[in-house]
Amino acid sequence: MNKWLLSTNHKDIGTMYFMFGIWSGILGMMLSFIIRLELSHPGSLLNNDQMYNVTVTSHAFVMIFFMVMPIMIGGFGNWLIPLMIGAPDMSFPRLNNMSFWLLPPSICLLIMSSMIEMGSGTGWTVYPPLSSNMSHSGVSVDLTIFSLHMAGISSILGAINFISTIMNMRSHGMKMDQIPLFVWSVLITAILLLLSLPVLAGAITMLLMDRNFNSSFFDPSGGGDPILYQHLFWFFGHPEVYILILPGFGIISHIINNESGKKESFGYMGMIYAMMSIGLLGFVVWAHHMFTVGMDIDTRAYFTSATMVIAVPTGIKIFSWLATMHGISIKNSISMIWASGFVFLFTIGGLTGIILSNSSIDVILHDTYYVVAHFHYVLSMGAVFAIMAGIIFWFPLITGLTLNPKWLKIQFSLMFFGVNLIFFPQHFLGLMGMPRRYSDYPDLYTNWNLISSIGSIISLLSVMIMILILWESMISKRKILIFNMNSSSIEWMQNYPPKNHSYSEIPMISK
Ligand code: HAS
Ligand code: CU
Repeated sequence: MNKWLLSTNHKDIGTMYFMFGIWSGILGMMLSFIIRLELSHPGSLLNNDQMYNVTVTSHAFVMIFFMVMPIMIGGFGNWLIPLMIGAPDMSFPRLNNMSFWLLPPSICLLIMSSMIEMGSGTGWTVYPPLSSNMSHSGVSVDLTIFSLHMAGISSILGAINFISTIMNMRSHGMKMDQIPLFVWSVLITAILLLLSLPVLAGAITMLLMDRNFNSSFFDPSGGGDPILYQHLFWFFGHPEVYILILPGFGIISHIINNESGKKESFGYMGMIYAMMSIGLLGFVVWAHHMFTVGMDIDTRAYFTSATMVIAVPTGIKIFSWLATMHGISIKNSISMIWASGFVFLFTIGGLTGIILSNSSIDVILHDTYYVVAHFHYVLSMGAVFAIMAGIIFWFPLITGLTLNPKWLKIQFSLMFFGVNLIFFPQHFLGLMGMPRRYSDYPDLYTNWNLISSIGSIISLLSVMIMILILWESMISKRKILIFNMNSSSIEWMQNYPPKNHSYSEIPMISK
């Protein structure tokens, strides 16, 4: 019991982050399924629009703060970064424990907020005046704010820990231009967290004051301005979307590099500079989320151009990945199949982002399903594909066990098909003008919505198969013999068990 509760071990804490993230992922997926059920047909299923909005809001919060971030930064970061830089552990092990244990109470607050009174039907952006006490009376939104405060503190402490670990605890003589790209990606992510989260914390604290103590930061009747909240939120919100994807970039770089059998990633230094540019530019493009609030034309021109510039470093990354994998066959490595899926689908999501960055086009597409399609291509098929690739790639290292490659291939095919079936039609819905965050729609939109909902059933099935694959591996206890991080472990797994071969098992590395 105390081994987990009081743990200061980076691997055990990483394991707890994985468990927590997977649990939240299942919760978030169930919420998304409720959304797709409601939208599978015109007319109402829940019979309660507020409840629908609460479902959408919780889905976003759970997926962003309690699934993607804990798994990528908390899980992979904790497990791999000390190993990759040759450190005995993180530099502040007890702080590391605290970072993790702030999350369960935080998600409890979020879940409580949707179970009492009217819930928070504000969307993950929590814009006033919808989130102020006129439209959301009661304590639900306050609980959501506290939940975000706690998750934010957890992330800030984690970020401090990763920065100090990477800067101070590398093996003797290991220079910054020699560390793996995954380590770089987490370092840059941690800096982004440290600079952006306090702004969110300020904004939601001001909102808390407006709601409870009669201040009027965001209330025009007291001299405040709701647009101020939007600026503060997106100054955090846009860097946040890069926080969600940068560790994924690192995972994908590592996998493509290793499974291609190359000595080094194509353009290693270019990859580092690209990630630094994405991180830096991420702080000066926030108002592309607010093109419809009535900004003057020069401001819109600036935010359009600045946003588009991000395609350059991102393009450098995409083409460097392609160059690294040039000339190899991906057939035998499941994590490479996921990585290739990532490169392909993330690019589609990125290109629709470039389309949205044109302020004149965004005025039409803002708050439609086109935006929903864009961010699910970069998140559900970017961040989640990177997580899947990473889990499959590092599962043998973490557990000492092997996964069933045949079922993994079936599972990939099903999930690839499923998520595309959900989100590709949403581009069409957006172009047809279907707004996001509504529980019902005119008959015109029925067909694509039904297809999208069928896609969510297929994806749900594929996630259940993934859980079965993990379970099967654990009950059948196929141990790996030697795990060589530099060669394809899959090839070895397919020949298991070796015929007429005496061997000694290595103990589980996690002990
Ligand atoms: Fe985004 C909204 C623009 C990347 C996530 N984004 C969102 C939201 C989320 C999100 C969650 O400008 C919704 C928030 C909400 O709740 O309202 N996004 C971009 C751009 C990029 C981008 C330009 N987004 C991401 C990533 C995310 C993410 C990464 C998470 C993981 N996004 C927007 C805009 C909105 C937006 C608008 C607001 C919409 C609205 O109205 O609300 C870029 O970082 C993407 C760069 C990647 C590529 C692909 C690879 C590059 C290559 C190089 C060649 C490409 C060229 C471009 C030269 C571009 C291959 C050519 C252009 C063509 C069209 C062919
Ligand atoms: Cu943005």
